[in-house]
Amino acid sequence: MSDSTIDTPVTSAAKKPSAVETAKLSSDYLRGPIAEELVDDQDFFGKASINLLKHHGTYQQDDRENRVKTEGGKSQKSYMFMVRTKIPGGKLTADQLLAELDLCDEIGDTTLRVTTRQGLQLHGVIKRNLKQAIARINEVQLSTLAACGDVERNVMCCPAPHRQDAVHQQLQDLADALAAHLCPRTTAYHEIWLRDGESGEDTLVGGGANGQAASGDHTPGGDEVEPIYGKTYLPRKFKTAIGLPDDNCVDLYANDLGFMAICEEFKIVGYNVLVGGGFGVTPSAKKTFPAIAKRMAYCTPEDAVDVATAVVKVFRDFGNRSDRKQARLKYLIHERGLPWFKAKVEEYLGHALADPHADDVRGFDDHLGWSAQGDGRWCYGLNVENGRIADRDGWKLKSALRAICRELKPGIRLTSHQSILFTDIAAHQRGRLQEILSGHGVKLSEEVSTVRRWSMACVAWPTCGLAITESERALPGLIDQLEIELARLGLSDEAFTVRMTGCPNGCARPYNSDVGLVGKAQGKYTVLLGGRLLGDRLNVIYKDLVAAEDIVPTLVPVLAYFKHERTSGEKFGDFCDRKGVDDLGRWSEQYVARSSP
Ligand code: SRM
Ligand code: SF4
Repeated sequence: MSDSTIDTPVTSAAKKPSAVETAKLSSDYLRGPIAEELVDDQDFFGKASINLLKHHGTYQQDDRENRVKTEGGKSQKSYMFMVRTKIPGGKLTADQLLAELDLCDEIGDTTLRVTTRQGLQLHGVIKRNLKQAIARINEVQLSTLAACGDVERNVMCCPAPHRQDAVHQQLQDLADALAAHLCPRTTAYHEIWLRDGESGEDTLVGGGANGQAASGDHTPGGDEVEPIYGKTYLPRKFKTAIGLPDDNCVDLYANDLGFMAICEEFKIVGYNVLVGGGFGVTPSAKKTFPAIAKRMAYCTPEDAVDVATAVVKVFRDFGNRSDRKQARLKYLIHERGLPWFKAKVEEYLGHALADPHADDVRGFDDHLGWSAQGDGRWCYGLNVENGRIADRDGWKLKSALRAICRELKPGIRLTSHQSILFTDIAAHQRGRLQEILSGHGVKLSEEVSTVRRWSMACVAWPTCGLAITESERALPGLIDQLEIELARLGLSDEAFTVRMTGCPNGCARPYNSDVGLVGKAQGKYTVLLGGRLLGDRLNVIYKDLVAAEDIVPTLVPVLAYFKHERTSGEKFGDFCDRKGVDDLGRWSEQYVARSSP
């Protein structure tokens, strides 16, 4: 496609660019004042660096529980940094996990976090140690570049190490190809963080040396240094996931771009392309909403990287660059319509795309417990509650992981449900793996209740600057109560998702879960019902501003109703969706009245 055949973008050109856009433009490809400020005597970065730093994979944060009072009585911020490692498909080695564990002990807050997008996060890194953290992550062939920021984020794909056929390897190959192709190519990351070119980073991220334009890269907005992104990168974050119809473990519909594999005879023959999913909401900004992705087209495996590139470029050129609350791809598609968007993608791609294949998501596997890989080896999926790896009294998950990685040297896969898979375990090692876990007080996945296993919470307090309520620290207690109530109702084996976030941004994907709990005001949550494990339907608000202690009592009548009136095999979210929130509310009121003394 030649430049001349492509329309001039209008949306972004018409309005004044936001301050973040201006900062990116003048940053000289994500440099800004970061290098100078990194070595000054302050424990924080100034405004001009803060947003740029995100593209390098780090956030400046403030431990809100650890602020100190100055002599004048003012509360002074306690600066620290979150460092996120981007891991396509969540695939890493035992040595790489060991390196991250060492970092969390040596220069982090002694915990490591598995994120909801198959990444890892360090928290509590102080500015003086930031360069060391990023450099050491690169030394083990991992990278933080573009883990955050207005770029393609971590590409998710199903992490199951199934080797009965080529399908799962094909998924991972596409994740790796997309991650490499859509990685920023500026050399700023190397210059600022990596020491003397010692690391193997060149094989992981692009840069001036290997940043040559691929064919079709010179569309408006791109340039020599960043042929795909151009000087101002994307209008906002961009997320991609690759999954299967019978196993949507990566929550395809929650992503800006989803590739759902179409398989024939145990081989991927094409992908349905889904566009415009995204969950961030700002309740005060009426025009914001969560969105499930739309089924746009079908493409061949050979075309997938080019299709993704075209989608990214249309977003680059037409996304909203004046209002960051309206900048995600979902708003562009909402504003212009799917037919317009598809036509534009085809224009950038240079050929038409077929309509989506009839197949759709129909299953979900969390990959926990034992499964045969198909090559004589085994995989064990360990539930990590809310993704937090730590050593605490009687529960030493961090030490258990160290022992497993050192002794058994398994492959490691992170799931998009914040858990860990140990892969390539020989049959004779199975007992030892379980022994190590149990010996450290870590519950096996089989010992964890169904409701806990399917639950998920974002970080929230104290590190997340946007947190309104507790999340990760609140959900385990709430699940304790739910376990009791579910047992009383005879529903302990019922699989449904409970996802909590500390604010409406939706980092634990609470808007397509059976039960969504979203922090709205201090100690109060919005309760949403009617999503489902398949992830292809949004839930709706059932009750707003529910105090934390009232959440379980709010859910119990609905669960009792489900118990009595579900149809055969009906799932909780489907039941809530069928009944509707008004009916659920009426029944709950009667239930409470009947149960009152
Ligand atoms: Fe997120 C911002 C944590 C997955 C939607 N997210 C944040 C920040 C960086 C807060 C900030 O901007 O200051 C949080 C850092 C907290 C901390 O202390 O670590 C944060 N998000 C996370 C993680 C770590 C949650 C977790 O518990 O695992 C996840 C990291 C994933 C990764 O490895 O890349 C994480 N965030 C998500 C997801 C889920 C997903 O992508 O599948 C979403 C919803 C999907 C989406 O993007 O729409 C999500 N995060 C947001 C948003 C809302 C974006 C929007 O469109 O409005 C924000 C706020 C923002 O960007 O302005 C945000
Ligand atoms: Fe922070 Fe809100 Fe994301 Fe939770 S959902 S990590 S509180 S931004």
